[in-house]
Formats: sequence, C-alpha cells, structure tokens
Amino acid sequence: MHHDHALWLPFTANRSFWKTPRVITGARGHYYTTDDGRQLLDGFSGLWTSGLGHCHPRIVAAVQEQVATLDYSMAFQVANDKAVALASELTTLAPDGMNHVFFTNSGSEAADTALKIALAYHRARGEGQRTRLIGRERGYHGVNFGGMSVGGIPANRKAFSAALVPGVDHLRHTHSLADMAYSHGQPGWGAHLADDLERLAALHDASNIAAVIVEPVAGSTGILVPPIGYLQRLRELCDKHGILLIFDEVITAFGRIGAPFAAERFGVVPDIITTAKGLTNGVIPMGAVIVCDGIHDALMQGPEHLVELFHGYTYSGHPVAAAAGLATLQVYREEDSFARARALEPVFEEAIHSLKGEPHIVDIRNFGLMGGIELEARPGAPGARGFEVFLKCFEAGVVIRNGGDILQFSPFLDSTPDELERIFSTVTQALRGVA
Ligand code: PXG
Repeated sequence: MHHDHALWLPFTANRSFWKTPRVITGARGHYYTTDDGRQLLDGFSGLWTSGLGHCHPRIVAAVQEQVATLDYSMAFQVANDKAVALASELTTLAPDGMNHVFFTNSGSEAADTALKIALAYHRARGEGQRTRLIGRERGYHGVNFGGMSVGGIPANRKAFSAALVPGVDHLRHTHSLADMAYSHGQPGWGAHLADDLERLAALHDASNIAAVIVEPVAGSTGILVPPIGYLQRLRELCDKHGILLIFDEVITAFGRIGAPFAAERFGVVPDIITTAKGLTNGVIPMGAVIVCDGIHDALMQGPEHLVELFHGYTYSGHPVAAAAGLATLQVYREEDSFARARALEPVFEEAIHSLKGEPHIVDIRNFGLMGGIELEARPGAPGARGFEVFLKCFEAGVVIRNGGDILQFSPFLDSTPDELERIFSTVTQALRGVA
C-alpha cells in the first residue's frame, strides 16, 4: 500500500521529523537546496564527508565517466583498474610502512574489518590467544556489531546489550569539564588517562589483548580532543605489550585536521588506519582500511591458491566509488586543501570560542576544523535544548548538527571567514532564543 512516510530515517527522531519534514533536493558548493526552494548554508560539510563542497565538478565528471565505462566488476579474484590505482594513491598519502589497503563501503565496515584483521593477524603469528579488543568510553566506530561493541556511546549499545561482542573492554574517555573546559586545541591535562591501558593489561594479562581502537579526535561523541601526549603514551604502551593500535580516522583523515591523516598531525603512527567519508568527498559510499606491512605480510601465508583472509564485500573497491576517490585525492592535491584547512584553523578557533558567555554554554572545544559547543542539559529533558538549537538554525538557513546537547561543527576545508561568521552568529541567535 502506498505510504508517503515510508522512509525510516537513520539516527533521527522520526515522528518529530514527519511533522515538519526537512527534505534536501540539491546541493552545490557550500549550499543545499530544499524542496521548498530555500538555500541553506551547510555548516557540517555533509556529515563530515564533503570537505571539498558539494557536487565538485571534477568528482562529478569522474563519476559520470566511470559509470559509463565500467559500472561494476566482480570484486573477488578479479580487480578493477580504479581500485588498484586508488589503493596505490592512498599508500603515498599514508605514513611510511602502511602500504596495503582493504576497501569497504562505509566507516562501520572499515571498523569491523580492522578488528577482524587484527584477530587474524595474531592467529597467523601463533598468538591466537590475543582476542581481547579494547575501545574507549564515548568512542564511535559505527553501528555494526564489532564497532558497536568497542564503541562507548551508551544509547547506541543499550538495546543490543546481550549481543555485544564478548571480550571487549573500554579505556576511560578523556573528557573532564573541570580540568579542560574551554581549551583551545589540545588540552594540557589528561595524558595520564592513557595509562588506563596498563590497568587492563594487568587485569587480563597483556598477552590476551589483540588491539586498541580509538578515534584520534573523537567526533560523534562531541569533539573530544586528545590531551597533549595522550596518543604518544597509548602508542608506547601498545608497543610495550605487543598490542596493535588502530586509529579510526573516518572523520580525522583527508584534511579535517589540516593533514592527510591524524597520524601525521599528531606524529603517532598506528598499525591500522580506518577511513571513509572524505575518501570520496561523500560522493559515493566507500571506506578503506590501511594496514602496515608487518600485518599484511604475516597474513600472506599458506598455499598460494588459497584465500588468505576470509573477508570482503561484494562492493569492496567498487569502480565508481574508486573513481570518485581518485578524483577526490587529485582535487585535494591540486587545491592544496589540507594546507588551506590548516590555515583556516585559527580563524575557526577564534570564531567558535567567541561564543563563550552565550546562554547555556558550558564548554567550547576545537581541533583542526572540528568544533563542539557543549550546552547544559535542560533539567529533565536531556538533548531537548541541543535539538531545538539545531531546528532554529535550520529554519534560519544554516545546517549544523547536535549530538544531544553538544553542537557540532565541521566547516568545509575552504570555508570563508564570512561563512564561519554567519554560522556562529546564527547559532548565537538560536541560543538566545531557546529556554
Ligand atoms: N567511525 C567514526 C569515527 C565515525 O565518525 C563511523 C566510524 C561509521 O561510519 P559509517 O560510514 O558507517 O556511518 C563514523 C561515522 C556525528 C556523526 O554526528 C558521525 C558519524 C555518523 C553519524 C553521525 O558526528 N560518523
């Protein structure tokens, strides 16, 4: 039977949505068009995805050409030329020694793939007892079973508690309003929180732990910037105990923090990097797991005619997605996007911190072109204030995002100071207008 409201939206208040639907029909550059003909300034770069702006002509052309040249080819036992080329391009951007790329279709699939590679690696080396996986409170690694289990967002886990992957622990998160509120960039306090790994290593014996997965800067949970020295300390402890370190760079890669990868920006090289979003500028879904030589090589064993890793997706390395990825990387290079993002960072920092003192705000935090404004929850109605600010901004023509009562900002890599000014003055007006 025909139903006008058949669409069940992801991570959305569906009943509220259908009372006043927000429907996008087009986009160009830094603006969306709505079904009622309005232009909206995008203050979130899609969903952290589209740092180069919407409908970038170079990427559009590459996709159009690819879909008419090779739409799809079998992904198993056969490769397509664009996937071969994109994997190779990614390794030139990645830290030295990370020369192998496994494609997925999303960040969630990249997280689960990385965890499976970690387990398979230890087993291949005769350390099959290393099965425990360590995530972090407030971490987000997508919604599939592995990523959800190592993730640390209570609402995402609550309904699935009994089905979480066994043998998972969580490091403490790094957030403390009392110790770091209104930090500009990295907080000076909190490197010692990485020592939480020592506690888990002692409890379980380190020889049972396969991997630690963290977002270098946590995104979905409301922009938690790593304390100075924290990631370095985590790397040292993983090395000491033979534990793999996985950086989930689904948000932080490709210029979001002014470098190709957070690994480069922070000077900490993990064993595995997961990416998605900015890999194709959001144009075609794609994720990638970038793996160091040691892990890859350890898995290349057994008879040569046999599959080494029993894992993969029908659409791994999809040629149209890979063509979008190749064009995206080319544009990043030609427009010097990562350096531009780095140059915009102090302007963004000043703009977001200028809201200090506006109603309801208890913290403002930023790193790269990632920003968060934490609001005090309205008593008895957590999340209501953040949602109302989102709605007011949308009505005023600016798209931001709220994760509960934390407002999130993700400008384009080439946003202008005027656009930043418009975004934050719209937010200011919204804050003054909510109870
Ligand atoms: N890891 C990280 C670090 C992410 O940010 C994923 C994995 C999952 O990616 P997919 O492609 O499976 O969605 C993400 C996704 C937010 C928000 O409000 C962020 C994401 C998704 C939804 C909302 O910041 N990131």
